[in-house]
Amino acid sequence: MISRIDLRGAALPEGQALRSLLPRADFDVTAALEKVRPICEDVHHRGDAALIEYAEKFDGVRMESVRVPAEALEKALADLDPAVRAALEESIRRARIVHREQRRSSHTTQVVPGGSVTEKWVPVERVGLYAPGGRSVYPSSVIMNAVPAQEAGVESIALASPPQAEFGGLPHPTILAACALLGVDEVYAVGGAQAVAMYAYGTESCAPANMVTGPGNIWVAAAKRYFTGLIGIDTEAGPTEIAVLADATADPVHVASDLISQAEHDPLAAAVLVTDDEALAAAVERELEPQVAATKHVEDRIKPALAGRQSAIVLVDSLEDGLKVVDAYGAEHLEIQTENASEIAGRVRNAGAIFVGPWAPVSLGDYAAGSNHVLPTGGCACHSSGLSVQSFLRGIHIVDYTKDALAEVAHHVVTLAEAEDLPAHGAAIKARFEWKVPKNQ
Ligand code: HSO
Ligand code: ZN
Repeated sequence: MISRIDLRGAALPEGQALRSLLPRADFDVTAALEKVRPICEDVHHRGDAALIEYAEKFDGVRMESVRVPAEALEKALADLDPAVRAALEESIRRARIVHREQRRSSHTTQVVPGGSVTEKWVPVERVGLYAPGGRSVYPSSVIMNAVPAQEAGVESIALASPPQAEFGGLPHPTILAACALLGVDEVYAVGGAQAVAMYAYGTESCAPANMVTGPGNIWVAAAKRYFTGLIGIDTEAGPTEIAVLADATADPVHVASDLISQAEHDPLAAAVLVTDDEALAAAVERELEPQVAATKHVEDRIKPALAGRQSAIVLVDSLEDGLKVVDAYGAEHLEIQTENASEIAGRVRNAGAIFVGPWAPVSLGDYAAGSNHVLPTGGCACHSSGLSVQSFLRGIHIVDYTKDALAEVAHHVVTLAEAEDLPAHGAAIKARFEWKVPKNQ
């Protein structure tokens, strides 16, 4: 069901050489770019009419308008199963307390007497959030997007999710109920690349946004790439990944169930076990069969995900080598199921989020740890972070110098300007001090 990669017996290669030995899904955003380009431009030129046409073509839904009416949000909340409501509320509460502490306050550095630089943190004015609704419907992703944006102080927040034929062309009712619980009242029944185009260009019903965030399929990722530069994005979310670094102390039942839990998302989802213990590897392999057989989504997602080239059990000589492997891989989610798990976790450099020990499975983080589940995939964890309050803030430098403070450093500025053959830069300093500006410079 899952292949093995045996890296034992020789020194591990470094960097890219090691990365190339590790499994990863084919997720060709560049190829998808060509397909989304005409859709994005169509939305640019025809606005809502194009969105309505794509809803019919891709979602099988005929609708009059893309904006979800306020009554639909209220009704979804009123009809929500009380147990689901309580769970969503607890998830929101925990996410809020974690994200609230991520707020940043402005800071002023006195560089010299009379010369200061203040870094002021300012929220993005308007953001467009996206919650998937294709193969799966994730109200939890509404929470993971909206809470950091709200805690950052974003004033204008919209959310888009695909229209569902079985719900009269509205997004899934639990998505709508989550919006109502969060106080997000600007909601659109728009999915895929069209939703990103709607936010980038704006249409008759939807004002353009400064930034788009949220997980989605390859079309959403491609549209985000298409618009990079015009609007801000979080990361181009690829298929979900779990890596587990485990030793002989790990419980194979837990490890197998956690691998399966993320394989459940998508046939391209990645489940990777890295271990120095052959017996654990064999026990996990044995565990997978009955656990997979006992769950849902087996043939369409879990089996292809586990058997795919993106998943594997990687055998290493030692936990030290295991650490090198998980760092090279840079998993979206990394579980540490070893002795001294927190010490080992503290040594990891690259991961979207780290789950420590036997009682912190990825599923907890998906819903109710308080952490964010919109995380970098595809190895992007080596340069990017998950969604947070910081994602929605910009740090603006405010430079404030007196005449004396400028005078003190003026000669250095002029020297550097001349060294860069930019005499007009230097002249802007000289002009303030009645310095002579030589002709023909
Ligand atoms: N594991 C997914 C998020 C999710 N899981 C939503 C369940 N619902 C990507 O981090
Ligand atoms: Zn998940």
